[in-house]
Amino acid sequence: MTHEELIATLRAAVGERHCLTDPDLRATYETDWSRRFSGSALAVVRPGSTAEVAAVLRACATAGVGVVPQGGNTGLVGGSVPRGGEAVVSLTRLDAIEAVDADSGEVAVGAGATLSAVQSAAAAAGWEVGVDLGARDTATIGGMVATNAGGVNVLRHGPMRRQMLGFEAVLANGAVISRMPGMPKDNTGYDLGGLLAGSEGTLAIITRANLRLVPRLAHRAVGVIGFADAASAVAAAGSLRRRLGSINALELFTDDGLSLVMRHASVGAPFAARQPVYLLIEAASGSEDPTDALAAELQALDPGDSAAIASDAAGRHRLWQLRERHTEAVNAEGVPHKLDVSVPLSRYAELINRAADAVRHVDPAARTISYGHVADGNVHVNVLGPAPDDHAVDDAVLELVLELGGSVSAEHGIGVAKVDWLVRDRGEAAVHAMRALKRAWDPSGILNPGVLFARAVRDAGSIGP
Ligand code: FAD
Ligand code: 2HG
Ligand code: ZN
Repeated sequence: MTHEELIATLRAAVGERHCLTDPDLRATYETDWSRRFSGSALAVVRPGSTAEVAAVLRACATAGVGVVPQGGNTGLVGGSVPRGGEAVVSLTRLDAIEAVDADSGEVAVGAGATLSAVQSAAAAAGWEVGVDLGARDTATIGGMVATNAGGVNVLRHGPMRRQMLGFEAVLANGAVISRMPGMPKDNTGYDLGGLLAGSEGTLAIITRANLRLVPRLAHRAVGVIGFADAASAVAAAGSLRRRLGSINALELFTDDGLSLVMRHASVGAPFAARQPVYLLIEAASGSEDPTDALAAELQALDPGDSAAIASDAAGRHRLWQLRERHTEAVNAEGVPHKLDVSVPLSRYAELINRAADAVRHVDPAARTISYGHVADGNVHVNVLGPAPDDHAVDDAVLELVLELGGSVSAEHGIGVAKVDWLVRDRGEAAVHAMRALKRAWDPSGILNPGVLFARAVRDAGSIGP
C-alpha cells in the first residue's frame, strides 16, 4: 500500500475531517509539552470508536507505517509525538464516561476522557480517582494507563496500575482484547491489563478502562513548612508519615523552584521567612477534620515563622499552586531537560544535592531545579541551559541515580528520552524478556517505534525546540 493509498484508507475509516494531513493542523500533535521532542507525522488520525481504532491499525499494519498513540500529549519523555513519518492516532474522541456505580465505586471510561472529567463524575457520586496530577485537565485515562502515571497520591492509593479493574485495547493487527468490567479478583490467566499499564503505547492501543475509585475524603488540610536543607526535610517527612495516619500527599520543592513559580505563576510566597527547602503536606480524612492534628505535627517540627496551613478550599488551592505550577514555571524559562527518577529514601537528600553538583560539573552555567514526591523516593531533576539535543547533563544525573541504587524512570516512563538507559537500569536479561513480549504482541514493530527500545530515534526525528 502506498502512502497515498494509506491516507485514503484512513480517511474512509475515520472520516475526512478526522484525518489531518495539513502541516498547520498537525502541528500541535507533533511537538511534546516540554518542546524538547518533535517530528513530523504522515497524518494525524482521530478515530471515534474502538472499531475505527482497529481499522486504522489494520491499515497501518498493511502499509508498514508506524503508529504513535496520543492522548493529551502531556507526557514528558517524548513518547507521544512522532519521530518522523508515523501516523499519530489521537484518542481524545473516545471520551465517554459511563455512569459511576455508586455501590462498587467503579467507572468505565473511554481512553480519551481527561482525568478532570473523570474526577468530576466520581465526585458527583461520592467517590474519587485514586491518582491525581497537575496535568489533570488535559491528560487522558488512556495515556495515564499507558504511562502507569503516579502523581501526588501514590503513597495512599498507588499508581494507575492499581486503579485498573478492566481494560479494552486494540492489538497491532486490529484484534480487540477486552476484560471489561474486570473483577477485583481475577486469576484467569495472565494479567494483560497490568502489562498494558506502563507499556507506553508499544504493545496495544488502550481504548477503554474500568477504574476502581476510592472513597471521597471530605475533610482536608494542607500545610507548607520550610527547612534548612533537604536532609532535614526528608527526616521530617518520615516522621510525619509515621505519626499522621491521614497523609494524602507529601511533596518537596526548593527555594529556587519557589522563586520560578512566584515569577511565572503570579503566586505569593507561603510565608515571609523563606527557607532553602519546603515540604507540602496534605492530610485528608472521611470522618474528622485533620487540621488540628496536622498543625500540631508541624508545630512539633519547630518551624519558627516558616510554616503555613490552610483548611478552606481557596487556601489549600493557593498552597498547592506552589508545588503544582513548577512544571509550567520551569517551561517558561526555557526548554528543560527532565530527569524523573527515584532512589531509596535513605539516598533522597543525597540525590538532590549531588545531582546539582553533577550538572554543575558538566555544565557550570546550567541551572538545576529539583522537586518531587518525597514519600515515593521520586525526584524530578529539571535542568535549564544545555541545548535540547545535548545529553551530557542527562547522562550525568542518570549515572548518579544508578550509583545510588535508584530507577531512571519513576513515573513518566522511558519514552524516547531514556532508551539508552533501559538496559543499564534493568539489565540485558530483563530487556530481552521485554523485547520478546514486544515481538509477540507487535511482530512487525509498528506500535510506537523508537519508544522504550533503542532504535535510531535521534536520526529519524528531530530532538529540539
Ligand atoms: P500522552 O502524553 O498523550 O502519551 C503518553 C504515552 O502514552 C505515549 O507513549 C503515548 O504513545 C502513550 N499513549 C497515550 N494514550 C494511549 C492509549 N490510549 N493507548 C496506548 N498508548 C497511549 N505524570 C505523572 O506520572 N505524575 C505527575 O504528577 C505528573 N504531573 C504532570 C504535570 C504536568 C503539568 C505535566 C505537563 C505532566 C505531568 N505528568 C505527570 C506527565 C503526564 O501528564 C502523564 O505521563 C500522563 O499520564 C500522560 O497522559 P496523556 O494522555 O497526556 O498521554
Ligand atoms: C510533577 O510531579 C510532574 O509535577 C512533572 O510529574 C514533573 O515537571 C516535572 O519534571
Ligand atoms: Zn511527578
